Amino acid sequence: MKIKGAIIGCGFFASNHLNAWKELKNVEIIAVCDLNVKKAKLFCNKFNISIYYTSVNEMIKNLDLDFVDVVTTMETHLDICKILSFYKMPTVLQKPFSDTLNNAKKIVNLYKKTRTPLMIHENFRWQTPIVTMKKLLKKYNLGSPMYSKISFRHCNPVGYTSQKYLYNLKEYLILDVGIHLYDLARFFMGEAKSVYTVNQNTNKKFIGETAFTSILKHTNKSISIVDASISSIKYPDCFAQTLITIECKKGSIILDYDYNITIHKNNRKYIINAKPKKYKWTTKPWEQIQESVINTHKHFISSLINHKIPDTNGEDNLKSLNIVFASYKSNTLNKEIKLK
Ligand code: NAD
Ligand code: 89V
Repeated sequence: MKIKGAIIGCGFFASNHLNAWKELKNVEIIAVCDLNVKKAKLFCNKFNISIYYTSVNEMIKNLDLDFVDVVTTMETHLDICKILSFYKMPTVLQKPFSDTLNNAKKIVNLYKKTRTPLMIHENFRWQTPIVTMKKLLKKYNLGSPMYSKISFRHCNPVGYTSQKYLYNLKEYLILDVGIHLYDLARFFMGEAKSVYTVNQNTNKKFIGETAFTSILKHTNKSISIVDASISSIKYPDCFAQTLITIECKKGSIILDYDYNITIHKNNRKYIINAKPKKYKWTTKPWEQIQESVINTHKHFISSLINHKIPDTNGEDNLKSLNIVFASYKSNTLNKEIKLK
């Protein structure tokens, strides 16, 4: 029997979630829910799903579901999670976890109290080039990391995504993209103990920051520079590739454009290509992000089936969100912020 799920939120990114769920043979999405009935109906038609709801409460009360996938924006997460945790409904929740650290903590506590599985859908660490890089670090035995640079610099991602709501956010790029990059810094370098960030507004269409540069100090004494911009003019523009350099005690590893990874060790270099796998529904420039959605779904389902705590569980993702809000504080106060 298939594992039965439902999707909440039928907007821009949810199409990728649905296409990706269809790649998992042991899962069936049996219903969708959106406050906007037109969007819910459109999704049903597009993905051949027969049941739709405009109320989360109604959907949970009426259906026998094994999990719910929430693909709505952050300010809706607390209210939706109050309902889902009340019904002990295993949940995978899109990033950013929540609009405040306090609300994210409230969500973690609700799921803890009701012993309900919760995973944040943090997909960047599931991109094929990034998964490959992690494996190569081990395979080539590069030793303890000392320095990393994690960079996402492109020209106007909103132009690609039609996520127009991003224009009006007081806090934009750190919450939208920084959250992924800080997660990668933790994934490769371990926990951070402080952050110093400088923000820029390089595009007046946006209220919030459109570029930021952060220095993270990690507890193991290594350092990361994390930066992003939506005003970096390059030809060709390689949205939405993340570039990563990691220097370790015994060598270095570099993820470059077009998913090329170079390892430097013992006066030699090795080049490996880590292109994402293509699917019928994946399209440039989104292919590596779309493929990572499948990998993230698989991690959620395997954690659920095997009663394991997922890597990006609520408590884990609080640490990335903590860096996000500490970054905003750092930019405002113009000083390094120690992470509690
Ligand atoms: P969107 O605004 O296009 O879609 C959100 C949908 O949720 C809307 O249709 C809205 O009506 C619906 N909704 C809101 N509250 C609801 C509720 N209580 N019940 C039912 N439906 C509700 O947003 P989007 O661009 O699809 O983004 C959704 C999330 O995905 C955001 O948090 C965004 O950051 C994230 N995202 C992630 C990636 C990634 O690579 N990880 C990429 C793009 C977007
Ligand atoms: O992750 C996101 O929400 C997207 C993008 C991939 C552009 O960062 O906005």
